[in-house]
Amino acid sequence: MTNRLIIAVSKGRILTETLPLLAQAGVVPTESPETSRKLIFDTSVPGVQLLVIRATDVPTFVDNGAADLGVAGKDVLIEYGGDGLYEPLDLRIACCRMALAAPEGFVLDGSRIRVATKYVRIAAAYFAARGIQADFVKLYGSMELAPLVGLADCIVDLVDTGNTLRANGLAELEEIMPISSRLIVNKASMKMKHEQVRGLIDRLSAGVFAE
Ligand code: PRT
Ligand code: MG
Repeated sequence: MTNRLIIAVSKGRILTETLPLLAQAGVVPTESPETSRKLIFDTSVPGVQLLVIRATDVPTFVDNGAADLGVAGKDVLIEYGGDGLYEPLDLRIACCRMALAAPEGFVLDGSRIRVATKYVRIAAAYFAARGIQADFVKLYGSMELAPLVGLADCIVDLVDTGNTLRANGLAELEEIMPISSRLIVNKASMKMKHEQVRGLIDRLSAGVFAE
């Protein structure tokens, strides 16, 4: 194994909030991943490279060893499942909450409901624990639309400010869980590149706890 260290992040809020943490840890891309169309970047540290990929692909790259480390939302990690990844550090970035939302006036009265969500695993566990019978409509985006067009009674989605829900006449019924982004590490990399990986985890934690 080479002493190359590959870190996978996703474009958007995770990249924006991860770059300052990496910079504090001494890792700065040689050109801006926010504006470049490149997908792989060299950094100020020889051998350390950054991959910029889709958020839902980050666990796949790290699990398969195509990246040694990654940054992914807890939502994405739970939906990905498995136990093939170490999750050594809560980076406390890209924070939001997983919530149940429905049109104003909707009440959970115990009858069977139809739920639109991208997060079927999280939603299924939530309703099972509450003893509520639910059927799921898996969507990949714009969940807020589903109750408005009769595709579902309610939705399970990420909420930050609540503006998206309000703009679509929906109200938050319950928070399911708080969400933040985590550092994830490939299990073989943790063993084979222990010093490099441990060093980076320590420098990143110093930045997180300094906040
Ligand atoms: O967009 P793409 O399909 O490429 O992938 P993605 O949606 O997974 O990526 P991205 O960058 O949108 O989200 C990456 C991670 O950011 C998620 O996995 C979450 O862990 C985290 N995060 C934090 C959020 C939000 N806040 C958030 N508000 N992800 C999505 N949202 C969306 C939410 O789905 C809803 O549509 O923003 C809308 C709600 O925001 P408010 O402020 O209107 O409540
Ligand atoms: Mg998105």
